Amino acid sequence: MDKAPDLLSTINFPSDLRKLKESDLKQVCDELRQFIIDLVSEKGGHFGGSLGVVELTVALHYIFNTPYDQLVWDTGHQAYGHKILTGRRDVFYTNRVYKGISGFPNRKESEYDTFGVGHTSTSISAALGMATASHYKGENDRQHIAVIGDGAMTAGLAFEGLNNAGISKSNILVVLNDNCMSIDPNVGALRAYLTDMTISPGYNKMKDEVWKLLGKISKFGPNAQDIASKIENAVKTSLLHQSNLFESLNFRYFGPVDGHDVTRLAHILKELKNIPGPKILHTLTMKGKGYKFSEGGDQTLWHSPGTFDKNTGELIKGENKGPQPPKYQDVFGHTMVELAEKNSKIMGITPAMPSGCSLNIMMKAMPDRAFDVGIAEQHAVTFSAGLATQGLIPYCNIYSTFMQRAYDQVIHDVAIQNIKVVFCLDRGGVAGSDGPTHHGNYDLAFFRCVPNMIVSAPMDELELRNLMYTAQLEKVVSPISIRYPRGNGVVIDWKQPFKEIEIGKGRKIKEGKDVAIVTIGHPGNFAVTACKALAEEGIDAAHYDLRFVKPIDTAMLHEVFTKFDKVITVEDGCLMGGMGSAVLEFMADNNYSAKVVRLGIPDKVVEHGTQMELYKECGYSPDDITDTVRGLMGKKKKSVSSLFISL
Ligand SMILES: Cc1ncc(C[n+]2csc(CCOP(=O)(O)OP(=O)(O)O)c2C)c(N)n1
Repeated sequence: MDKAPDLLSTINFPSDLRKLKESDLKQVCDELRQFIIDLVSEKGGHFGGSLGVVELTVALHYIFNTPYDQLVWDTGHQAYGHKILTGRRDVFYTNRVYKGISGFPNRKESEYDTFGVGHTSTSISAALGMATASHYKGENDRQHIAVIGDGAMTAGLAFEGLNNAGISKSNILVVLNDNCMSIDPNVGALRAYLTDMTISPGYNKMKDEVWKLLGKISKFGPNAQDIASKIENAVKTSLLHQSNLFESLNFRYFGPVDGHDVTRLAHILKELKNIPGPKILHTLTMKGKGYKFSEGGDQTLWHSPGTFDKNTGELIKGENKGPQPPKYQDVFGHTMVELAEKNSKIMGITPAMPSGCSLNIMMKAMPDRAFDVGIAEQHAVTFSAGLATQGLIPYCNIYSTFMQRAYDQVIHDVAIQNIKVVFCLDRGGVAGSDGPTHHGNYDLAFFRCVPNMIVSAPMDELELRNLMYTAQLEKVVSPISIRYPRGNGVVIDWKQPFKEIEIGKGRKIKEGKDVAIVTIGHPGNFAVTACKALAEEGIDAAHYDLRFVKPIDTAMLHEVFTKFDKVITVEDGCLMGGMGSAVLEFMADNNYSAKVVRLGIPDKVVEHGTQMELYKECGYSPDDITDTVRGLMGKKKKSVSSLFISL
């Protein structure tokens, strides 16, 4: 039999897709799915989410008049199919690569990307804003669709959007893409409710009978499917109206429907287009659908598996270079269990990132003392504060970037009351290929100005362990943040006995006489490399690791400014308001004068790339530190990778 002609290569934009017959859609889905498998297996990136919404993506662009109709993806990790169908098929091989296209919808990239994302649960509010604007402008034919996962639906922001949308007259369709998964299995009462709805025997029995009946009728009339969905709706409404959460919020609820039946989805979406007001379509899908290894495998792993052999499903590991330092996150996870075994007051909290931050190690070992509270950073912080009021010691682990959501909770619920919560901030600093929505650039600056906060960053795994150990000691009575980067540390033999670290005390890594390099956190290791390179050129740099930006080690800074008139600060955080700013404040407040050069993240949106590419772009890689010192010493610079720092 002849192979069917390739359809995907004929689709440059959704207008091309709309020229196809409905009967072609299944083939488009198959090709789109294969395209994603081919590319992601080679280049890495998010995987399971995009495979799960292939049919939904095709049906939405087929039925709706995008980009005039506005399609808003929540979180955006599942939007690869959308990107491929909307003008980016030929550049998709640059996905998440430095200077390539973004792994998330991005307004700068395409008019089809109606709203920039990366963090969850923004889609309903954004789509409602768009719908309200359309209504105001008299564009009443314009449709607005938010596609949100069952995980993202657990966040407060999603409910704020639903609450507001329910009283609006806006044309908004919320597609609830329910695959039972967040990154890890989804949790909470809403999850249970959605499952209950999906498997409700009363509703499903009735629905099946209606469809059976209509199957018979369909022989006699072309409108049978229409009639079917109308009867189904009536049945559903009578059964569920009182108890349906979404109907109670004034949404018209449709579903649950099979999210992998593209033809049926297209029919339903067509119908929904004609129903005014707020509507919700509940689709059931499977994360990783259509690739046998993700379908049958660990869905958490296939959320973002890295590169893999598409034929065997085997993950591609880097070459074996012998024992390597562990990931900071794993040191956190194992240390939690060790500390909790010794101190019965310790509890672990994560908002939906058990495997991302490695709290899953404690959740397995001590299920009654470690909690995944859903995608709910604000709640995670206030819940931790509640635990602490009762004498427990919560270690609340939140990625630096997601902590931005919970800033008020940190100030209002924790810091003002001086409640001891230990914040462990993973992915501090540039996060890599996820890009600007995921970089943890701001926490040093935004926590430093909050009264009562202790703000720290370990330079390596041992320091991380020792800070975590110190935090639980009774003498520490204030909230404390401990932030560390994505990826591996530098110490292979990391499981050393705990040592207390005096709060607010830095350490001198190296004496020197020509220039002082002051660092905080992991980039201290870049300074170690730089000092070695400089020594070979006869430049003797001193290196101070501050450990804390608050309280700052004033004795150490007095020493720095007494001994040196050339000082470089290095941080993996925003320059504005961060550690370097704190050092300048100290200098001014104490009437010192010195030439200070601050290296860190400039005041701009830093795009995606590997962490090292971004360190270089921002100008604080080991080479940049070395060059900055050379410049300060009046020597010729060698490797100017920095775009931003000029001396
Ligand atoms: C505010 C915020 N917290 C945490 C995350 C990390 N995160 C990315 S995707 C995801 C799970 C989303 O689940 P769901 O919405 O059901 O989508 P699915 O992956 O199942 O398609 C999480 C927790 C995030 N992006 N934003």
